[in-house]
Amino acid sequence: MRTAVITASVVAALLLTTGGAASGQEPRAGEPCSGQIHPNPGFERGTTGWTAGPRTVVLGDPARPAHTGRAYAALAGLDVTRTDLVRTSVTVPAGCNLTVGFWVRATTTETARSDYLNVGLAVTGTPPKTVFSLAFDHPAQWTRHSSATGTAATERTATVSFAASETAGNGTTAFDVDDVTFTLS
Ligand SMILES: [Ca+2]
Repeated sequence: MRTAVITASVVAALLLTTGGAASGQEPRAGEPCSGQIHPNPGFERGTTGWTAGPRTVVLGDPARPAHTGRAYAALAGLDVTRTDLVRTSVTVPAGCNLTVGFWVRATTTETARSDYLNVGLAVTGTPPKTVFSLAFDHPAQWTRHSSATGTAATERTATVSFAASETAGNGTTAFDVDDVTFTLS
């Protein structure tokens, strides 16, 4: 039992050390406009940090590998008329620009536009807008897109949404999303 107690205290000390190192990676005071600020940009922790359905995140599919890691978000692809939604919000400090970058791939049997992945960006103080409307003619390979908010004098909330709308009966389109980064500058 004595050995077990000693082991536990060593583990506790290691955890404390790790915690200290992690906090050293936070943006320094006076330099808030730097770094990637989302806790789970690549879905490796499932839906943590995201509002998404329970079967949205795909893990370890060898036939459809992730852009990086093992996980990604999969939307539509069922040839039923419905909308899949994945979204998240981050806080943008005053004076900072936020660049949202993400990777998408689309696989389809469509021949005309009827299934869409609409990528929305809503920022405090400006009307929400669709920044990308991707369809069946999007590349089947992982492709990067990005959009930026610009700066403002006050703190803002930025919400990014991926809404896949699919119409049944005219071909199936599956949209995959990975590595959604939120970078301050
Ligand atoms: Ca991933």
